[in-house]
Amino acid sequence: MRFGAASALAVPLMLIGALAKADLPPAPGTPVPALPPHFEKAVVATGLANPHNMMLGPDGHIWLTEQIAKRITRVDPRNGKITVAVEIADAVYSPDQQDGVLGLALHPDLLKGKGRDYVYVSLTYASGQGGEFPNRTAIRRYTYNAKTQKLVSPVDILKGLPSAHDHQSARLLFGPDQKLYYSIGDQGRNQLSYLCQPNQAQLLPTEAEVKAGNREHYMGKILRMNLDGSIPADNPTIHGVKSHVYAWGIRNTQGMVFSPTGKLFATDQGPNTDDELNLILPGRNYGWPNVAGRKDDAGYAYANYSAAKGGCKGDMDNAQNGLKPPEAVPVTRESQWSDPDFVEPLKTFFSVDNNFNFNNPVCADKNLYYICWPTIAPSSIAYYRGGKQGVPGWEHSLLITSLKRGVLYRVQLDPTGTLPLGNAEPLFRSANRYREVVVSPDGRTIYVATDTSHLGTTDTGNAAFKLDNPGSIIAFKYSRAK
Ligand SMILES: [Ca+2]
Ligand SMILES: [Ca+2]
Repeated sequence: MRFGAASALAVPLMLIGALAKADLPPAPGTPVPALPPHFEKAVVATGLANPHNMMLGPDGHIWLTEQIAKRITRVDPRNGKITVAVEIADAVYSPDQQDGVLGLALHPDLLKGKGRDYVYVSLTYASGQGGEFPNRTAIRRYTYNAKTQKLVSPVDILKGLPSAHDHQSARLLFGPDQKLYYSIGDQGRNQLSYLCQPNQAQLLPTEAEVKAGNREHYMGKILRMNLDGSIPADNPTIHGVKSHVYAWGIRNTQGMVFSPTGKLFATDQGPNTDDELNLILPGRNYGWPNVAGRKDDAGYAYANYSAAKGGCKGDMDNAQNGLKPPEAVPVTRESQWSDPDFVEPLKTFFSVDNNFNFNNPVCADKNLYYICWPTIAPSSIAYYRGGKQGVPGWEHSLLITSLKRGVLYRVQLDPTGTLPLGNAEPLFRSANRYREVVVSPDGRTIYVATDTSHLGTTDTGNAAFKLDNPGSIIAFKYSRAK
């Protein structure tokens, strides 16, 4: 039997539907071991100013962006030595916000002597245009000079991408197809300080906008570009238009990874519920803001504040997931919306019904109820191949960092590395915000980078104001003798 491209696509989608079942949240404070058997914890480096994207380089160093310090840094995991590869003076970081120096991708030919010692980064820059959104995002290429250990010769390959203080996403990925992938979040529109700004995750660029280089409608999308920033000829044509948009309808996809067989897995952050694990397919719609998690009318409805009767006011009560908005705000239930391109998540973290109590008394201190909400704030994802030296039983797992729970979730995939099996396994509990994860090539060390500040979670499930290892790289080493 021959499978064409269409049926190869149809099989996973059909199976996703068959697997659809609620991923129920554990109660706040449900115990998670700090270390599973045969693991040791060691702090590799500290003093990092908000690591954002992190990769293992061919030089055996951990390469990372420091969002706040606006630089690209190399850390030698053998001795913790920190070497700055470049300070990016023209990057913009807004204190306590989500912009700065963010995405990082290494060219697979880096240090291979092929003349392609390229490192790609995403950063916020001042557009000089003023207004409420004066900044933009650029994708920049540097060339690594191994002698001086510096990144030089910057070239901006794509400029003018939207930027704001919220939901940058900013995962940069070098694909097996020699293309760059970049997730660009919904910029926090329709919530908090951007409550009255319409969410654009469902709005696609027009032909005229693409021709004019207007990237306004790239927010809430996953982009795919050639290495010079141009639009690949084989990008999907969506609603009649070919652009950098590869997939759309995302909220804040901070984690993306290709599996060894080329599947693109991604996380998305939900509002009060329904963080997601997605399988990203070209030209598909991931539903935000019309759907959070599965299309189940449970725990979420889309309240569009920008369309409030009598005008949106920034101080309108926007709590409770669109379930109890002010009367003036129009609400669309998930089932009232449809799109043939919509894809449900593989898994949610977590799903609840409409009677769920979002004000759990465990989190009553200082009204920090969101710490108890059934979300994990997924921030990165790694594919665990396993193999001879690896942790037994972990072959073909996804490792997902949680910012708010101080936990690394392991999601076991089926032997083909396609679909999740069972519940996610929480690991390595601490009062930290786990930002990034990479795995050593032998599968025996898991490196996790942590945020420098903001709230973690205590063992009892409420807000932790003091982080155990701020701005650090932690190694979790599997130590069982073979
Ligand atoms: Ca979704
Ligand atoms: Ca839902």
